[in-house]
Amino acid sequence: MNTRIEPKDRAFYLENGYFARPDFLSPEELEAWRAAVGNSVSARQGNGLPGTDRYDTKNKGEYGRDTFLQLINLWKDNPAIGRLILSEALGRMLCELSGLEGIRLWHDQALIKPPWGNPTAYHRDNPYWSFHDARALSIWVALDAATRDNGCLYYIPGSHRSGDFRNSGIGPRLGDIYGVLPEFAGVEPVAAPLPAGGCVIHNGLTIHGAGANMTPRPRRAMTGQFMPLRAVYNGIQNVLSDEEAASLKVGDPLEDRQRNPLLFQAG
Ligand SMILES: O=C(O)CCC(=O)C(=O)O
Ligand SMILES: [Fe+2]
Repeated sequence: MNTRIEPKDRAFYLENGYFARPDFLSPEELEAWRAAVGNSVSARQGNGLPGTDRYDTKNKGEYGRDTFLQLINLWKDNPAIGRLILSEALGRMLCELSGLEGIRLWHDQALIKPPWGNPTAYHRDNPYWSFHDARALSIWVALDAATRDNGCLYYIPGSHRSGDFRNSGIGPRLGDIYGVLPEFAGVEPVAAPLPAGGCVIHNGLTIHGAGANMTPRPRRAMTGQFMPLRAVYNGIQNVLSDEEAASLKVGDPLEDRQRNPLLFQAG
């Protein structure tokens, strides 16, 4: 894993809300990620999140089913994925890039856009999660080359700096979010194509989407969603189980090491 962060990388990320690292994984690491994710995806059989059918493919609706296959918390099924997505080196990289002093996993997810898959509507990530923090961030690792032909990501640079958590759903209207964030409607999106093994990292408030998959092959990505230290529950269930959500009050700390493992803490 090429986890080296230069001051210019951090400056770019803080200014634009995203950062691309085309040479993130070595060819051997890429093979290991592909194998681990492939095994876990087959074993899930469309169950999006263990213990519930809320994220199951069958419950996604027609447009969502053809946008991506979403399988959450593969690290819990497969220690090989845990070694990748929970590595201290990755945690340190994310902290150096964003200026965080420490970082926990919120959840991971494989996102596989099927052949001829629909585009992913523009949206933000953090407003979906069970804590609101303008410093939260995601990594998206390309297991296949991500191109304008098969559904690479597109970013709205600077959109993380709006200072609020307005959002839209990920549905068939790609520009719904501009109804709630009209100030970004005129900003030119930046495509983020990647070779296989490359990654992009984005702030949880950066508006982003992905193109359609016009090819007969899947576009596979493995992603991780990360939280700063001392995040607190905001009342949104998201990937929490019914029992977990029932046991939490708004304002409670989210720092259970079994649920949200610590990757890295400075000092
Ligand atoms: O892979 C996609 O199509 C969407 C990815 C995304 O929204 C994310 O990783 O936050
Ligand atoms: Fe997203």
